[in-house]
Order: sequence, then C-alpha cells, then structure tokens
Amino acid sequence: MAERSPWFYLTTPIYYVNDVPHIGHAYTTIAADVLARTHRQMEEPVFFLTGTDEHGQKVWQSAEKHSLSPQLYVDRILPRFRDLWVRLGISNDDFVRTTQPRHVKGVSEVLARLREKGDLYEGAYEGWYCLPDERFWTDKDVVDGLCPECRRPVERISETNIFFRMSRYQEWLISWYESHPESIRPESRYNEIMGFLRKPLADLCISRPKSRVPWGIPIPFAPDYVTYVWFDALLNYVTVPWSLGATPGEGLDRLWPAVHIIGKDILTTHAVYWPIILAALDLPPPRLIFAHGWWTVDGEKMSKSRGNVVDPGALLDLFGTDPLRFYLLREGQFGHDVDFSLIGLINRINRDLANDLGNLLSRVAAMADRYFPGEGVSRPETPGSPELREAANTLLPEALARTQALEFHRALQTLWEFVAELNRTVDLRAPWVLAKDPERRGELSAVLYDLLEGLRLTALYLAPFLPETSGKILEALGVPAGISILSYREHGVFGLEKIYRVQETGSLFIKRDTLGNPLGEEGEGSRKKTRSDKTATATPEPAASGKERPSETEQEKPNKASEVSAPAPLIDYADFQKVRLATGIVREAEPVPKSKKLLKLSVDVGEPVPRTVVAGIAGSYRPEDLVGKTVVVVTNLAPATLMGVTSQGMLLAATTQDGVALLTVDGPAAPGNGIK
Ligand code: ME8
Repeated sequence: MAERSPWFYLTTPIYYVNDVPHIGHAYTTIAADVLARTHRQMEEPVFFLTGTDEHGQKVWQSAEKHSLSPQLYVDRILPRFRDLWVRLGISNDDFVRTTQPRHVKGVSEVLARLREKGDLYEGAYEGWYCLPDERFWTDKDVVDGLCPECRRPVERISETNIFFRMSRYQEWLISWYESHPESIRPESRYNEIMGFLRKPLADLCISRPKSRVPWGIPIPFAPDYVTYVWFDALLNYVTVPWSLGATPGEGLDRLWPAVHIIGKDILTTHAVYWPIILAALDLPPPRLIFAHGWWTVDGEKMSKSRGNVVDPGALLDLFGTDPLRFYLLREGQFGHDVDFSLIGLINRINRDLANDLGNLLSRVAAMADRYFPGEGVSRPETPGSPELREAANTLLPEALARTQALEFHRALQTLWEFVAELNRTVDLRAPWVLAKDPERRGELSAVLYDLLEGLRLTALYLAPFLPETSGKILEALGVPAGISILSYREHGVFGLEKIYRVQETGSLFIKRDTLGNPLGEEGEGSRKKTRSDKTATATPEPAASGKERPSETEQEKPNKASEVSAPAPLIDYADFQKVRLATGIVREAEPVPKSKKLLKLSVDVGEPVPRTVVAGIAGSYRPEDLVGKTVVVVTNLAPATLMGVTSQGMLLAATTQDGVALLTVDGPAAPGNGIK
C-alpha cells in the first residue's frame, strides 16, 4: 500500500435526496463534523465531504408523481439537506451531488476502465428484486417473499445485465481484513463482515435497463443501460478527489484513503462492495469504516417508511444548533442504538448545558467583572488552583483521545468532569469570601485567573462539538482569536493568556420546561441583565439556601413551572412570529385505527411531499368531508406520535358547542401561503 496520505479525508454517506432528512442523517453528519473539526484543531489538512445520492428508481418515481423532470425535482428538493447542514453548523469542504458532471465523468471513466480490465461481463439474471432498496436478492435471502433488509415484498425479475466480477477479489479481501482488523469498527461490525465473507460472494449486477430505470448514469458501452445506483453512489468518494486533481490517480493520491462514517444499514456495501471496486481500480481500501447504530423512537428504527421520523429542523427552531449537537452525541454510545426522547434532550439542556456550563461562565465572568473592574485578572506567579491545573492536564487530553477514537459520549463526559472540577473550585475557594479580605486579593485574583483559563480551555476542547458556544465563551472571556483558528498545540497550554478583562455576560443557554418552552426569569440559565432588575444578573454569591448550585437530585425534580397553571403571560411579536402558520389543502383523510377521536390527514402545505397530520376531529368531521378543504396548519411544531402515527403539524380549530370547527380561509389560497 502507498504511504498514508497526510490528509484526513472524511466522508458521510451521500443521502437519498428524496428522503426527508431526520435526526439519523443529522447524527452521522454531526459526528463527522466533530471529527473534521477536531483534526483541523490538530493542525492536520482535512477534507470533509458530504452530499446527496440523486439517481435511481425511487427518485424517478417521485419526480413522475410531481410531474417534474428528475433533474428539476432533485434540484428543488436538494435544499432540504443543504440548508439543514448550514443550520447544524456542518463544516464540510465540499458537497457532492451524483448528478454533477464531475461525478458522472468519473463514473463513466471507471466503467470504461473496469471493462478494459475484463472485470465486467454481460449475463442473464433471474431472481428477486426489492424496488425500494433497488437491490437483487437470491432465493436463499428471501423468506416469505420479503426483502431481508427492509421487510417489504420483493418482485421476481428476469433480465440481461452487466456484472462486476466481485467474486474474484473475495480471498484478497478476507486476507486484507485479517491483517487490518482495525479498519472496520466497532468490533462487532468487523465480526459481522468476516461472517458475511465466509459465504461465497456473488458477482455484483451494476446495470439497470433503461426501460425499467431511466434515471441513472448511462453506461458508455451499453446504450440501453444505466448504472446501478449503489455502484454510482459509492464512487463519489473517489470522483470528487479526482475532480480536484488533474487525472484519476493524481488528485486522489493526496487524499486517499478515506475514513467513512456510516450507519449500520449500509455496512455491507461499504465494507464488501466498495473495497473490491477500489481494488479493481488499484486503490487501497478505506482507512476506516465506522458503522454507528440507529436512532430509534420507542425502540423502532426511525425511518420515513415507518412514519416516525423526528425532524431536526423543528428541534433547531425550538432549541438551536448546539443543544441539538450536544444531545445527539452525548446521549448514547457511538456504535450502539439510542432512543430519542424530548425529555432526555430537555434534561441535557437544563442540567449539562444551562446549569453546569452556562451558570459557571456567568458566575465566573460576573465575579471577574465585579472584583477587578478595569484592572483585569492577571496571570499569577503561583497557580491559583494546582488541582484545577492538574485536572486540565489529565482530563482535557483524555477528552481529545476519546474524540479521536470516535467515543464522542465519553469525550463529552470527560469534558464535563472538567467542568465539574471548575464548579467545585468555585464552591471550595469561594471567591466572594476572599473578596471580603483585602489581604487575600492576590489569592482571589489567582483563583479567578485559573477559573478563566479553565473556561478558555473548555471552549477549545468543546469547539468541535459546540462551535457556537465555544465562540461565545471566548468572546465573553475577551479572547480575540475566533474559533476557526484554534489549535490544541498552540492554545492548549494552561497559563497562555496574560490578562483577562471580562465583563458580566448573558446566559449561554435557555432552560426549558417539560414541553420545551423557555423558562422565564425563574430559569437560572436564562437570567438576563436588565436595568430595573439588578438581582436578575448572574449572582456570584451563594444562594439563600447556602448552596451554590442545585444538587443533582434537585435538578432532576420535575420543573414546577410546567406543573402550575399560571395566567397566560403576554408575549411580544417576536414570540408570535416563532409560530409558523400556513394554509394547507387536505389531500387524503382516513381514521386512525382503534381511535375514536383521531383522523390521519395528508395535507399539502406547498412542500414537495404532503405532510401527515393527526387531528382529534373525528367526532366532528367525516374523513370524506375533509378532502379538498383549506385548513390552517402550524408547520413548525415538533413532531408527535399519536396512536403510532407521527404528526408533522397541527390544524387550528375552534371549540364549539358540538365539538370542534376547523379554521379555514375566507377566499381562495394556494397551499403553503403564510398567515400573518
Ligand atoms: O443509504 N439512525 O442513503 P440514506 C441513525 N444513499 N442514522 C440513520 C438513521 C437512523 N434511524 N436513518 C438513516 C443511503 N441514518 C445511500 C448511501 S453512500 C455511498 C450511499 C443515516 O439517505 C445513517 O448514516 O438512506 C445511514 O447509513 C444513512 O443515514 C442512510 O442514508
């Protein structure tokens, strides 16, 4: 194998463009982003690639349904992914679309090369085909007429196709993996692939007849065929580097081999087909394939076909970028399945982010501002807290090692041990007590300096996970460097800053009640400085109870704000604007099985795909009376699952004497019109 490239080349799967992006897609992409940012802070050259998979039967069928050409259709729906990555702070260096000419050119060249080498042949095929997965299966694979992957019915198909001689490379692949067990992770996935490779490999059918699948990359030497969507898609990992260099080989050598982060659903394609395609092109296998687990809802895999997807856009609207990034990587072990829970997310925001980190910054900044206004907090001769420095020297490098090993939740756990150490230092050294004794001013300054340095280092190690928050911490500390130039080597030294001139600062995170609504002034993390309310500023002194922060058990109690019913508070216009209302037209309506109250509606709100909305209106409306009706839909409500059906919005209705009456519009309105 060639010498390892100095580049850290990292990829996510390229997602099917016609899917609705959900937190599963966000999870893979955020994890890759954390890794990319970490390696940049390690001063390695990084190339981070993500993109969309735009060919194949499903896309073609969806385009037909919308009466659009496939290209126009994919162009229209692409922003679903692109915009989401921007909102999630994803720092990809390139974005590949499989319809881009650079990719199409690369795939055509590969096909020609493999043909020249004698790795392709034409053959007859008869067997089972799963339309949704676009995959062939043998008799052994198919039980009860169902696809072994997605459990949907398969079809019998008989046709002539082009095959890739995969079986030729089976022995080579086995011996490669025997000598490189670290290249598939976690270990359970490595074992799975070694088990798979014990059975003889069938050759891979890499073409589809145009008569059946017209939307794909044409096969240059077989005009009646297009390229199988998976063969096309996998090649993105090399067509992009090729497009950056002059010719195949040259551009790639700089970057290859890549680290692929994927979900466990696509392990076989990546760990078996892909290294074999690479071997046929005389390229080494990937550096690492890491297959993570599922995000589930009530134990079921989240997917569009199951209708239980959690929309990251709605969570972003409610909570913002960093809380969502934090939750997804902190909640479960990377490699294992994790169940989504809104309460779990809210707990992480309230406890880890607002209490542990947000309050810490407010308190330390408030003390530095109050006790050293103007003069600043200077680097002391002797450490203010040797214990804290010791913790920084051990915990922070450990957090980095965990991140490099893709143990993201352990990395965050370790960083929070350091945050706990900072909080402990505040409690133990009680700067507000030192401040009362003029003789201990030097000690006060030294302790505060160490706390400020600790916060700066927290921002450095946290930056790959929570880039916005890190930026805010550094800004609050008055550290001029932006996060884009952070380096562990240069900035990871305790005692780097000469002096801190810090001003009291607002809160980093807003605490939430159990429904996700912001808690008002009573939420500790949401205290804002106002002119008329001095006490609402972050308080350095201990609370009246004598405790600095609520204990772990206190924090776990349900929040009172969500239990008592207070008079409805006034909201300002900005709050009202957060609710997105749109006109919708009901396209389909049916009862929800086993429910007397609920109807399942398909509502067109002007998006490429109608939304499923579950409404408690069965007592007042028959399904057939609803079709064609114009309704008013709340479109940015977090999805909720009712009687097993996930609702992606809510209809507005008034309570009447007889039940409910839907709100509608006094005049014609197209679906998706805004409501003011
Ligand atoms: O398979 N939990 O695209 P895709 C966690 N186009 N991650 C999940 C998830 C879940 N419930 N659901 C999806 C394809 N993912 C092909 C890939 S690559 C050359 C071609 C994530 O849109 C996870 O990363 O179905 C999974 O592997 C990927 O989305 C599948 O995305």
